[in-house]
Amino acid sequence: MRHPRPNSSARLLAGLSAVLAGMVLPTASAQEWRPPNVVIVFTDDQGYGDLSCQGHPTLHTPHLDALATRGVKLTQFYVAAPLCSPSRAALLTGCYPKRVGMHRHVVFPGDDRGLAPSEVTLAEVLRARGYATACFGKWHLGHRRGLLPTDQGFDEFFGVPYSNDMAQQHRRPDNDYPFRLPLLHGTEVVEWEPDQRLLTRRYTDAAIAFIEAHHDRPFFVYLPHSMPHIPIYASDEFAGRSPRGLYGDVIEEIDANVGRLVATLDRLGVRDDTLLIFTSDNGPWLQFGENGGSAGPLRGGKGTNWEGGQREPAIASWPGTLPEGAVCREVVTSMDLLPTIAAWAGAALDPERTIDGHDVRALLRCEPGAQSPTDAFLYYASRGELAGIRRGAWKLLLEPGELYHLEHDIGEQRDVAARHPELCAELRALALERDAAITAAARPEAHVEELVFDPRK
Ligand SMILES: [Ca+2]
Repeated sequence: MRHPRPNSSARLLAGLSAVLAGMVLPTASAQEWRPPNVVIVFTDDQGYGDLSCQGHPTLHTPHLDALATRGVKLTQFYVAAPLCSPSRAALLTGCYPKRVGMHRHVVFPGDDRGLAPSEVTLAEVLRARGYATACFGKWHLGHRRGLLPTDQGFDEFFGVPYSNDMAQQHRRPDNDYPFRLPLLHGTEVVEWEPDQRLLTRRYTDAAIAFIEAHHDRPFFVYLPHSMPHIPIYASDEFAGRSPRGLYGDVIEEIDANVGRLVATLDRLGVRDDTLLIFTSDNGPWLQFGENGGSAGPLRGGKGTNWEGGQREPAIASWPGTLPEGAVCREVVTSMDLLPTIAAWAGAALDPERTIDGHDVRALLRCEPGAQSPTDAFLYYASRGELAGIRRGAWKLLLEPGELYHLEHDIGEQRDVAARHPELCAELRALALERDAAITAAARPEAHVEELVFDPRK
């Protein structure tokens, strides 16, 4: 071990007394508590059913399954939008995309817009607390001057600014797609059209090197993989291995690289000091058939407000602090991660800045009786329109007005709106009221003229 962990004995004692006292977990003071390292692995377009521990019959994901065995699996984890840019904005700000002006579809290479630099990202929250921060992978929150990860609280960035289909690599030579994909280090283009077969491994290599270099202080690694977003690629080592086809190869390569990350944490002796979260930005892109994923028992996928579009596989692992092999069945959202992690890190949030997420430490610790603080969850469509609401087990989709009981009917097959007109009216009114409040207080996205690179081919 290369650095002391003065909190360990305090944590052990607190843990012991928690057992004796019956279930209340430690709340050590900020002085005793070394802020935990945080690693978020955020895949792109992976479905709710796309892990063996999520019930997939042929995908082989031993490392992610092991993460669940050594942590908490969340079965009702929602992202705040069914597509890339808004979902990422929500994860990093703890806000509905509409609150930060990022609800209108995704950022395209020619766009001048992005997440406003004035927004406070999770990276900024943790950096202010003394963390080393880095983003390795796909950004997709704006790529003009002042909008890249290094402008949003990340000390280091290695990855691509937008989706891997906004590229030339998979297109025919005579294609008329006007843009190309750069690979950036910080704000410098280091390659154009990087070999996409190598992205999963290269992002992970960069994350491992960063952790090796910075584990003597708290670190935050945000690892938003480009895969398994279309077009999918696996390296030679993984191609052709999975009976699920190329999509399975891609998932297994992600899985193996999560395994490399975990092995790094173990090797450096920081696994018990690290909160590792795995999830995906939205559901599977079903229109691509076998090259898209599976939402398992859920209806729909990416771009839709069915559960398959926004409910994601999710695992949180932090040995010694979170229970192991546990399942959290309460609603947790990606917006909850910022306030939850901030609380664990002892980082203060600006009380003047409204966010939508909640501190869900009690849920992740699986405290008996802990209930979701999300009393109502709003669904927004791809272009940002309010689409529905979930309260308790009930979900109302506003147009045309369908009501589902998500505990009795996980696949959203039986619309029971006609049997519950008053409930429908109540939920509709609540959705409109909550949305109106967000709209009234919404902060604008940024628009920037100056290019960092010219994305045109
Ligand atoms: Ca996505």
